[in-house]
Amino acid sequence: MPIEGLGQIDQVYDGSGLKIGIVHARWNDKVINALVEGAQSQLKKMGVKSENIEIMSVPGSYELPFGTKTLAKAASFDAIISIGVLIKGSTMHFEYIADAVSHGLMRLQEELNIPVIFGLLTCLTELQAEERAGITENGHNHGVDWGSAAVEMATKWNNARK
Ligand code: RBF
Repeated sequence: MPIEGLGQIDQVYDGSGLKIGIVHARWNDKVINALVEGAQSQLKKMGVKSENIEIMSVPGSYELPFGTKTLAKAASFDAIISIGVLIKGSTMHFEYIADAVSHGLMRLQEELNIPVIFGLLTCLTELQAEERAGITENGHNHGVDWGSAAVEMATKWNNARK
């Protein structure tokens, strides 16, 4: 039976030997804080040691690809989670930033040769964002899923390279 929001889990992964980075934007900070907290607590739940979780912030989502690259160059990470929250406004910024960041992060994981976990919420309203950060009554914190995805992908990629 799949757990809601987590998809079908194929096995339990052990993150105790992994070093994971989190890069997050600071726009929409209430939602961001909940997502980062969710990702961090899931990493720890899966065995990643606190000292092996490094967090860096950037001003906004547009800076996520470059921030992720900067963190990746600073140390040897097994995976990096990039977290941002875009909320649609009345101009076209949402479409341009969402498109640029999605492509930027996808390209980056090939360039860096480590998993880059896509933690960008692209929401039409603030309420949608809050629901996806688990801060409304029936919400679910997607940061938790991103923590799980980081440990799974880092483990699979490390095994494939052995
Ligand atoms: N960054 C976000 O992370 N989320 C947003 O919802 C967001 N909205 C923006 C709206 C406008 C009109 C502009 C100009 C920027 C916005 N940004 C947002 C900031 C953007 O990602 C970036 O930090 C700045 O444009 C500086 O490069």
